Amino acid sequence: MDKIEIRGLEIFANHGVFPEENVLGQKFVISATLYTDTRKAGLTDELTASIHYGEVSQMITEFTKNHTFKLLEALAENLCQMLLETVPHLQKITLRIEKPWAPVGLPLDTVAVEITRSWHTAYVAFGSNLGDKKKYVDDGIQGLRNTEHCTVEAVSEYLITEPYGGVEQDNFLNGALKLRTLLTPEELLDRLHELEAAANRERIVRWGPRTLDLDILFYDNEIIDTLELHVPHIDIENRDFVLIPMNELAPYYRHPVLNRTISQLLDSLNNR
Ligand code: A4P
Ligand code: MG
Repeated sequence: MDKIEIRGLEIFANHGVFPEENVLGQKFVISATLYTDTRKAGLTDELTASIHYGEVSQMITEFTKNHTFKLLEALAENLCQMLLETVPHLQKITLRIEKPWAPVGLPLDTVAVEITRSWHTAYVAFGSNLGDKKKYVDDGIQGLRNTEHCTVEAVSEYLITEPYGGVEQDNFLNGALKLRTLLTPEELLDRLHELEAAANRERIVRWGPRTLDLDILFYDNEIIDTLELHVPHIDIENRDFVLIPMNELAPYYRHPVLNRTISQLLDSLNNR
């Protein structure tokens, strides 16, 4: 991806662990690499198609002056979040904050923290087969819409499906949605669990009836296998209640493990 860089922006501000630092202030030097596609701006010569580095420098300066954090980590995290949320066309950012006068009491040039943050695309499956299914699903989706650093970009049709997996139970209402998010996969899973809990979800039988099930199907092209999290979600290739809504949202998304597109996976399942 193309980059626009801001190097060595000096700001006098009040961040630090020691109370004196929050009162007296000191110099911070901030550099940012803004990742964006400059192709359109390059061809049209239009500033609105790109990122205004002057405005971004101003935003960094104001934010850094108007807030007080103990840690450079916290300043960096909050700056990245603010910029990703507000600067159009900004997909990813690397931010470096130097604190050359840090009260370390030793002769060093500077201390610094550097982080990289970006927007991610996740696909989330939803399902309900208990009580007022549509309301549970609607509320779950609304909960994601109300979640900080998340934008629900598309929601599939709701689908009535027969139970899969051998447990005798009521039909499901299923679907999937596309999410743009700054949350990590683990943070997103925690949020989905909160929304399930808000729907009074009780875990009694594995694969059993539930008021609301929210699963991460895909997260960018990542493959994750920890105790708590498997991404892509297991068994997608055998589940029409996942593939049909996914095919509506992203037929050409390629499953990063099976190396086949959603529409190919759905065709194979239908031909079995
Ligand atoms: N977990 C691991 N990976 C993920 C992920 N990618 N997304 C862990 C979400 N959670 C993930 O899930 C158990 C644990 O899986 C979570 O705590 C999380 O740490 P759960 O939701 O508590 O239990 P579950 O849903 O009963 O189990 P599981 O394995 O998630 O079942 P599925 O795959 O959700 O299948 N038939 C129809 N027609 N429609 C359905 O929606 N759903 C199921 C459940 C069975 N049959 C169905 C449907
Ligand atoms: Mg589940």
